[in-house]
Amino acid sequence: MTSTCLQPWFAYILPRYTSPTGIRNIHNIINYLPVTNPVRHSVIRVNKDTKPNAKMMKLLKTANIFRLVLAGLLIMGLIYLCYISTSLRYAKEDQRLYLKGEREHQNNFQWKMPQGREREHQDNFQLKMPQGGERVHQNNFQLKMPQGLSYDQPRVLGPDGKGIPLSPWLAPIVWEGTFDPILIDSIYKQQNLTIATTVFALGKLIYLCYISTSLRYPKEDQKICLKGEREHQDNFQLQISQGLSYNQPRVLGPDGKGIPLSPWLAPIVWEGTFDPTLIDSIYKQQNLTIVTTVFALGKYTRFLKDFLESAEQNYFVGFHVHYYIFTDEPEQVPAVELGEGHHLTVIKVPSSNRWQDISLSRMKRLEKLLESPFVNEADYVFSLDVDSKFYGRWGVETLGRLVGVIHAWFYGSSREQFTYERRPESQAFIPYSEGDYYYGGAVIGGLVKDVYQLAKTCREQLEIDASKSIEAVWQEESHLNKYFLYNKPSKLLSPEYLWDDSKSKPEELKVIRFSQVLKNYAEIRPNP
Ligand code: UD2
Repeated sequence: MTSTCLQPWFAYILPRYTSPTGIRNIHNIINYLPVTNPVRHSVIRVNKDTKPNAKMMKLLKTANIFRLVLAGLLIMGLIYLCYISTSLRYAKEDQRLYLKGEREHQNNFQWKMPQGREREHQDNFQLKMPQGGERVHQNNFQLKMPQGLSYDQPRVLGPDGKGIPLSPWLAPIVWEGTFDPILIDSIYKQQNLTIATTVFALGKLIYLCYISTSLRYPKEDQKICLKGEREHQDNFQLQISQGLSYNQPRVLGPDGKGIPLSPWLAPIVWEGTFDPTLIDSIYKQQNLTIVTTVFALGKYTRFLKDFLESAEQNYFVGFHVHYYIFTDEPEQVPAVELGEGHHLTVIKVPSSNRWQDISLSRMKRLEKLLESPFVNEADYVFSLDVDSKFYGRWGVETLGRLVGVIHAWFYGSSREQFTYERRPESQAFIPYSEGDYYYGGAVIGGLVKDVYQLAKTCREQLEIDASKSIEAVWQEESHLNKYFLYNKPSKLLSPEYLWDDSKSKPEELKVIRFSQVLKNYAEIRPNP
């Protein structure tokens, strides 16, 4: 008789030996086991003729559970190994960017990944709340400057003796002719405003009445007024209803110079309207971060080098910038040395075989990015076309609640000539009788929550059009123009901020700051 010991820790290999025949097999196996074992008390003695008894069946049951657990662990281990080996096959330059994040100075980039592994789910941002818009100070910027700053005294009258309509920190100075009463009344009518007005006319008597009235106010109301917590106080959106009739605003005055205020008193930023020293000093105190999205899919990755290098010379120098580069080819993102406080994150997205789809899908991706916690750091957002280059300063003078740029090709055109979408079936439809400016789709900017609202609305409108098999004449740019017509930007950038290299510089433009580079559409686009 051959006997030996069978221990529970080894029992996991035995569950199939539940029949008398199986016992023989057990016997064969245990022949290879050590004859002595320290855990003698847990042994079951078996030989060729052993029949399974209750104790053995219990052991075999336990063994079954062991086997399942171990098999599970084994499978998980295999999955993990596959995962690791896949990540090791990633291009060296970007594997850690996607999978691990946080690599600083990789190829001279300062890779700052807010969340590492979420890169894999970059197309699946599911968070519902626009996070960035919740930063309290976003709507409470105060234009404070440090004492002792030296800068030129602002003038009130220009050399022609006319009133200057903008302060050097870009606050509108209201003169007759700077605004359109019909338009501005219509905008503010919708806000249901109350204007508190104090008048000191009869000396002490009135003053005492005022004081005693204010003391009788319930404490809660006082706090609301004094702390500026009434939600709408800082969130006026410059909306108008469709069909309002008013004169088309002009971009150039009769003297051929750029007009610095829109008829709803939004500053239009031209060279000479702001003092860079003063405005930098004011915004420096806010510790701002400007998130900047750039899309480079397919052959458009070739524009990234010039874009980034020129941006690093001109774009928010000295302020915090976080570029988000959306591309289908992360390995094509060039190594560009970033300045202090500038960071770059690459997000891999699938491309499309229609350039129109690439261009318009930017709204959806922008919306999703702004929903994600990645941009919690952001105060302002800009979305910029990649086939462009910076030639001059682009700084904090461009910051505003909602910012659009006046298109280089249309600033001298009448509203009937604008290439708005004219088919009423499209959600982007604008009738010939309406329109302020033609805005370029290459630049969208503003506070996180305002840009989020814009992107979301445009994406929804694009989807409605798609469901009716209609595509607006200039894709998302058409929808953007519709949005800006009825939700007016609070700041406008002159064509200095979106020129075109194929156009020579006209006299009215003192500087070109950002311009579309020359490109062969047929060669770089995936379709004609
Ligand atoms: C105009 C607008 C552009 C957009 C487009 C809509 C200006 C100066 N440009 O430019 O913002 O509204 O009309 O039709 O206002 N892209 C790729 N890969 C591609 C194709 C496009 O990455 O294969 C991205 C890239 O970021 C590019 C942007 O989409 O900058 C717009 O495409 P475009 O420049 O070819 O469009 P374009 O010149 O008609």
